[in-house]
Amino acid sequence: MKIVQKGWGWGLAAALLALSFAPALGQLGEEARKRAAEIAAEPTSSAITAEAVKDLESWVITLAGIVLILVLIAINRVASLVEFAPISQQKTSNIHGWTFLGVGLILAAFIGYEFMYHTKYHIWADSVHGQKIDSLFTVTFVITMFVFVATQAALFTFAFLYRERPGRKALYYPDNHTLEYVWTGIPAVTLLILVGGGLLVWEEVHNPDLGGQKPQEIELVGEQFQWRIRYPGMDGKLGKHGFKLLTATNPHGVDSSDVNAKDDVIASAKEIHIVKNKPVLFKVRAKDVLHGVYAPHFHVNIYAVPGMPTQFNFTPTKSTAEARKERENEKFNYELLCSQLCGSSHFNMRAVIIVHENEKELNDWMSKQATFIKNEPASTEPESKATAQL
Ligand SMILES: [Cu+2]
Repeated sequence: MKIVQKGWGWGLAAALLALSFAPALGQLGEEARKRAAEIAAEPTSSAITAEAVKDLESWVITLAGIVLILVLIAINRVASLVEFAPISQQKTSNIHGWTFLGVGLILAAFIGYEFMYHTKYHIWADSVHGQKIDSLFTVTFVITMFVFVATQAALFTFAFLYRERPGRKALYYPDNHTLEYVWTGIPAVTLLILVGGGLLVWEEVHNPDLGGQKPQEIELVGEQFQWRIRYPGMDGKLGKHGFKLLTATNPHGVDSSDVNAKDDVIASAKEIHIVKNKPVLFKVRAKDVLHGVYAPHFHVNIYAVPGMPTQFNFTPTKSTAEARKERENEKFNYELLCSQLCGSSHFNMRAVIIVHENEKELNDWMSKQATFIKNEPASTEPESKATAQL
């Protein structure tokens, strides 16, 4: 009897703890609604408003989920006491069976909710290799989701259906070799196919077949806290660089004695200009700490490591204008971010990626940019004629 009392005490304490969250949650819900009303009153774009409200809702629902789990633990605690009390075994089995069914349904509801509201956060790639990654992701997702749903549904419904009932006896079933082969073989083959597919896609991402096209090279140098962007200019060749040449006026450390460097274009650190359907090769360096070149809309992500150049090849499949039309958002821009938390102003490491419709558009823009030679007049005299010819 003592045990029963102690158990009830614990159960009650857990239940109270769980319920103590309820007012806080109500408050949060209230806050969410208030904030939503505030946001709605502000003269901002409606997309942002809806997003902010959804985010707050998500938080409230997540917290509600946690409270629910705590309540379930409390109920379970209480239910487990039944074993000590003089109640029939059968009643215990019924409680367990129904609890299983309830938990299964709540889990299903949560998964449904996740599908409805959070799958939209996946960015479908607008690049050739990115679409292959997306396909691989979809195939993996469909297969694993099918297995997940089937096994979880079986787990919860079987626990309910085959709970102890009068006159029913469990079947003693020691082993079955065929069954073992099947449920070991199928996952093994499936995983082999998925991992093999992953390896093939990895190979295509890092060694793409450009069909003989020469990629547009762009140098990206990460520094605290901005991206330095250099184009090869009309000759299509980036000039040499060296870290000893770094100065305030030569932030890329470009070697001015290299003839290929003369027409290099060092443009605004806030914009990267590329062309639709033309391969791009990012040549990546870092000056100080570890940064990461991250262009989520193209599924591009590679470290920028001090002392170790890296590179990434990709081909955009849509121009900025097309992307805006598709998203019905005139302000949409492709972005370049830093994927490493590189310091206090890490957030500042952003640049807009502008994808031009055709090469002419890019050349028009490029011709308006100052070349490296203009930025470094000290060493230009003998070669300035050569540059003028370009
Ligand atoms: Cu960074």
